[in-house]
Amino acid sequence: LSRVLRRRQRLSHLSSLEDALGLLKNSKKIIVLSGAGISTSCGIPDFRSSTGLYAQLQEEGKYDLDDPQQMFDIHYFRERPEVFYSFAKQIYPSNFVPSPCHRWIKLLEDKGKLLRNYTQNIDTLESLAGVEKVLQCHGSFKTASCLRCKTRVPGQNIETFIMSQQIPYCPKCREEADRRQQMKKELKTGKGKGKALWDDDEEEEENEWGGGEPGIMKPNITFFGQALDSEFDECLFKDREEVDLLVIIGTSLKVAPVSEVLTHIPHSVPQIYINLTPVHHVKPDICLLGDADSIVTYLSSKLGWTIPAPAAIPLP
Ligand code: CNA
Repeated sequence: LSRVLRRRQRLSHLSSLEDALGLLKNSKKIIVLSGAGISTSCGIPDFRSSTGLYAQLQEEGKYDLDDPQQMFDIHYFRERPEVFYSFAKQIYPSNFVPSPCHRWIKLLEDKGKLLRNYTQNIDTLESLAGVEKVLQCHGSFKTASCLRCKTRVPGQNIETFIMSQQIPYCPKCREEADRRQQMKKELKTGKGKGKALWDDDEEEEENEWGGGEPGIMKPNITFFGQALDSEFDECLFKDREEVDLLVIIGTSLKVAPVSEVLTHIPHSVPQIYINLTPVHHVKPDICLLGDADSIVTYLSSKLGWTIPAPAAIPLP
């Protein structure tokens, strides 16, 4: 506690826009922690705003949910995958263009100031803006995995299922299921090679397999109830030694463990919070409230920086 108080005393003078400008100008190892609020201007709703996905899901009432958060709950997904797949096309990244915020993060990288962008977003717009030092803490639609056999495929393989609101099943599991069914049929009828092939190992595997349907494919976005990739802890462990400024943009800081980044970096590192709405459960040193695109554009103009235009961004 005394360490936190000492830090508070040291940083208590920070509060203004001038301070934010000074910090951005002088910092060389900035962590940007971003959330859904930096993509709302691209047309992708966030979760918790009054017009966000949770409010929409509640209003629509067409999905069989007790709570809108269930849409992204792994236990519910295992039970009722059809609910997620009837909705997923609404959040599937398609023709979105990076916002000024995404491009501002790229600008920080180009200026050699970005240590890493920890994004909670799954829309991959940081990569589209050309940001290289980005960690997609909650994964993305870039790949999908089978819940049963863990086979990983490119996300494109399930795109048509998402767009046609169908459940994608694992092709590898399906092959195995068909093979087993055929062998069992041959075993029963005594015809074909099934009987000869069905040995003790096969019996054991059959028990492990447990019969039934092939596994369901799930995009590799992190649902509630799923652990984050170990890369998150590894990066944070390294970065906390180097970071000299934390800039938090467009997030309600409600989803752990990403929201806990604030407490994991040294208390001496200043924090700037840029968001439409205030946050009450943490106290960043500087809060700049308003539209994030307007704020970063204003900060850049004051610093004499130019945010790259979307057309100038090469596709990854
Ligand atoms: P959230 O809880 O919905 O919070 C978003 C925050 O952004 C809110 O506090 C808003 O006030 C703020 N906000 C909205 N628009 C703006 C704006 N124009 N300028 C400034 N601030 C704005 O979402 P979080 O990111 O905090 O929560 C993490 C979840 C959201 C992650 O698991 C994501 O996967 C998930 N998510 C991602 C996307 C995406 O990839 N674009 C979209 C929706 C949800």
